[in-house]
Amino acid sequence: EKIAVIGLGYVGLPTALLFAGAGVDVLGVDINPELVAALEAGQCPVEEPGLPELLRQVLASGRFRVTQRLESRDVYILTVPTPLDRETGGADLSAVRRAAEMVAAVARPGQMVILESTVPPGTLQRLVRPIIEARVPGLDYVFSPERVLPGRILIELPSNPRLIGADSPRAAERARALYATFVRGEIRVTDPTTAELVKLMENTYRDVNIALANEFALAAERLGVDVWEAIELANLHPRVNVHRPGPGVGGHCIPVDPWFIVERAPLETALIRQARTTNDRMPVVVAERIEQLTLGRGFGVGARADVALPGSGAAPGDATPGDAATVPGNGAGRGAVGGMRPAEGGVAAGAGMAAGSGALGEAASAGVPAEEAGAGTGRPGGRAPKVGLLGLAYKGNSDDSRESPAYVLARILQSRGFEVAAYDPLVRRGALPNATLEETARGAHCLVLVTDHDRFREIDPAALRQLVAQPVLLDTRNHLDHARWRAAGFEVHVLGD
Ligand code: SAJ
Repeated sequence: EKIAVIGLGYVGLPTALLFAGAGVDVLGVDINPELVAALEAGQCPVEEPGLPELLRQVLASGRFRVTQRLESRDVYILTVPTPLDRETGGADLSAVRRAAEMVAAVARPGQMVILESTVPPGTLQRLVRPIIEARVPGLDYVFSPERVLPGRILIELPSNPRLIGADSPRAAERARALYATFVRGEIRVTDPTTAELVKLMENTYRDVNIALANEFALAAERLGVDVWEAIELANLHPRVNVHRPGPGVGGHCIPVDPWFIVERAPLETALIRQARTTNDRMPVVVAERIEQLTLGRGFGVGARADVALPGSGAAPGDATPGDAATVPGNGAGRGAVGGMRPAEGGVAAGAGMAAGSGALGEAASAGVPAEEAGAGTGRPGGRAPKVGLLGLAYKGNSDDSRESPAYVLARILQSRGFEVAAYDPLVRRGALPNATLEETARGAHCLVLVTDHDRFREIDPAALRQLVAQPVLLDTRNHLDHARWRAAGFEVHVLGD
């Protein structure tokens, strides 16, 4: 069958290329003219291992064409973004609606529509299908979620089990045959709304488990127990798999998807909400730990009374959620908010995104103290303590810093009067505020490991010891070789210990 893939982002593009690579005739469609031009020229905008090579290969084979204008095709696959709506706190389905209208304009009876975008349960049947059926009857409808881990997309798309939520046995067989051209994993069939919920359940499962690990970490601290040892021992149990505590949950999916269930079943989802709140609060918890390790020791004393307490509403200078949309480099992807549900406001709401704008940039690249950068510390005369963050990416070994808790943490610290610098060897320099390791460490009163990049294990703590103002390390992911840092003269603190 001849297919169209609508929305050539981090899921749509690899999907389109894999179909083309498997011999299917693929039309790639995107409303962004620059993206279309880049792809036509063989430039791959999605940074994913193996993707640029595959793009050039399928362009050369003639089985992949890119355009802004959809043409009539046998199958339409919708892979457009579904960010969190900052006004309602639910899904923003405008891109899905637009794509469905595009399809309605060219569709003919007997064709098939497959929705892959992550959506609230019921979206295929209640939104997509009525838009198209209002103009053309007799199409097949399927929801089939992607389940890939960014960084391993070309490995996981073919090998992961594939779910097909079809509205008829005929549609199920047709979609199964299509995906079987490149999917080697098991293909399972169900109805569309079940498939939509399953996708959300997967990421919610992960979010709730991370929240549990974070709660264990805070409880262990209170009890004087090392949570990392405790987790390792608990996981000896064959049916227990405690996740890893950390400075917060980032990415385009896990902090967003749980809200799509809450949106449709608000009264039944207290645990899911609480997990989101717990995870969103982690950057605040880490900021407090940093305050103890700096302000608590006389750096910038006298200002403690001005520091906003968690839960007391927005910290001074905190951005409104709406500001986040204007931050370059942070609005892409599914455009999700890394912090609290926007409609509910609160400390973490939108703060992380805003940190990607001016303030951190100034502090990181020009070394401007937070007071002068206008962070409003109310610390007259007091010198701002400096925090050096190791890591901007939302997870280890990823170059993706969108929706990263590192920004939430940086923004909270700045709003509390800290000078903040950050170093990430994988995140592209220039795209976001990102200093060298040396600039980040020089004069720092606390170094904070935020992202668990393997590369950070190669850092020489002895060299950093010469640069910092106070040799204190806070490892929020229990990632570094602490004996080595201690031997170099650092006082080492670990989240959850
Ligand atoms: N994290 C922890 N502790 C853990 C595990 C993760 O703090 O034990 C943090 C990470 O550091 C990161 C965040 O959670 O900030 C999310 O990272 P991740 O690797 O768990 O997930 P994503 O967002 O990169 O990809 C997820 C995947 N879902 C699951 O593993 C259930 C992926 O398979 C989905 O396809 C993807 O979301 C998506 O697009 O929905």
